[in-house]
Amino acid sequence: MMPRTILVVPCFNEADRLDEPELARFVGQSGHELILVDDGSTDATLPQLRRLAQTIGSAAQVVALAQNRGKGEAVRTGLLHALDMGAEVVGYFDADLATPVAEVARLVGELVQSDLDGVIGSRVAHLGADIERKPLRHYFGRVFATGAAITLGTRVYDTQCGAKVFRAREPLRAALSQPFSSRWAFDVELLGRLFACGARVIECPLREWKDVKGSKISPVAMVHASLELAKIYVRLRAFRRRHA
Ligand SMILES: Nc1nc2c(ncn2[C@@H]2O[C@H](COP(=O)(O)OP(=O)(O)OP(=O)(O)O)[C@@H](O)[C@H]2O)c(=O)[nH]1
Ligand SMILES: [Mg+2]
Repeated sequence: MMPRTILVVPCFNEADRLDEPELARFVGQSGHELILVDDGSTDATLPQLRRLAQTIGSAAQVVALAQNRGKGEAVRTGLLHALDMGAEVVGYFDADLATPVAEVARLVGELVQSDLDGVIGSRVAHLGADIERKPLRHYFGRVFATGAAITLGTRVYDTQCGAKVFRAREPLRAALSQPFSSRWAFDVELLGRLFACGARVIECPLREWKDVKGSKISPVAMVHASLELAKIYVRLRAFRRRHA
């Protein structure tokens, strides 16, 4: 039987991008549940999420943050909520469905077939995969990814793909126990904390991923995220000492 799976969708001003029918279909077909986190949106996102949750029924919940806290905190809040609800598998994916829901479902499938603690999507362009990324974002992303791998001291190809799933076990609880020190590079910190707690996580190359218009991450934010890697490096050292 499929373990109870609750997935978090962080949403900040997603009124124009939210594909309600697709998300509702996903819940119906996969049997997974959704926690839709509104991160203090200033557009019609919150009423839209409430309407979607109503359409889906008990398998979807809305968590509304009063103020914009950034993707990391929105995801962390949603994941803690999912753990409280008794999920056995949790995860998150971007509201713009850059990672298609079918691929998210595949990540869950890979995880539950294994004894791993986590399976994260990886945007590796190769023959047979449909990975559509703007060149500039790709090259910037590769530079960031190299910095992220150095920060983590391990060979990870893509820390920043929006789709990740984890077992609801102790390493994850420990990794989520304190806020992240970065808004956008939080995935790196989450992975670092998981590794520090002995979690086994693998990357799963996605078959399909696309850049969706309307990204809210500015070039300035991207540079900022890179600088935050140094901070994460220091914080992770302290985290490792505490969890040694
Ligand atoms: N919680 C929160 N989520 C945000 C914020 N900005 C964006 N998001 C969410 O984070 C996810 C990714 O945001 P995007 O704007 O699509 O980011 P992107 O530039 O496409 O990033 P990639 O898809 O990784 O290339 C979406 O689900 C957004 O709603 C924010 O300030 N807070
Ligand atoms: Mg996107």
